[in-house]
Amino acid sequence: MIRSYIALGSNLNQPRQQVSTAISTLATLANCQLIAQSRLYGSVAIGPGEQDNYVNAVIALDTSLSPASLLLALQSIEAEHQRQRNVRWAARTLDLDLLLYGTESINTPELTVPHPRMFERDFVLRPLADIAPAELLRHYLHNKLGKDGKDGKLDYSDNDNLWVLEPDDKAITN
Ligand code: A4P
Ligand code: MG
Repeated sequence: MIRSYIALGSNLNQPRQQVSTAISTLATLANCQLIAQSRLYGSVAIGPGEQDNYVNAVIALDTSLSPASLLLALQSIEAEHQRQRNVRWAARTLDLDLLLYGTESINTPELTVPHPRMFERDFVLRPLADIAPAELLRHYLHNKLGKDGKDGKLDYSDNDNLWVLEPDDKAITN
């Protein structure tokens, strides 16, 4: 089994439920085992135009699927969620990005791993830091770690665009 990390994001049609349901579905994928899930986070949308806030999370999934097969599985879960979408033009009901697949570097037309934008995105890195071993964080994020970097900790105290969603916190706004 290879330890993979997958980022989940949604800002449409009950995003929190989209992310929670997707995690449940990922946990039942054949040849995969859900190892850990981060807390859920609310985040301000990064991207063009006015968009609703996102719900973001990261999971650790052990898998014997190849990277290409895992990507196909993620895309089919995305498709299931998109079919439930009512507003055709709106942002996204579910985005599943393969962040890491073991320590492999993959560069095919369909798949780039590590995910090329993950290191710039606190809405990926902070949930990743909930569940990834300090050693992994140090390996990939050495230049982002602050003063306490030796402990593999990331400092987000100055980020107002990202917040933890408590279990009973229904709102995803600030
Ligand atoms: N692809 C290549 N590498 C990967 C990978 N590692 N994981 C290809 C997943 N897919 C990968 O993806 C487009 C193509 O990327 C796929 O066909 C696949 O072969 P997509 O999911 O269809 O399109 P997308 O999600 O619109 O593009 P992309 O580039 O994944 O978007 P991003 O960069 O993930 O940005 N703001 C907040 N606050 N929270 C968010 O979660 N997400 C985005 C999406 C923008 N702003 C956000 C958030
Ligand atoms: Mg994507």
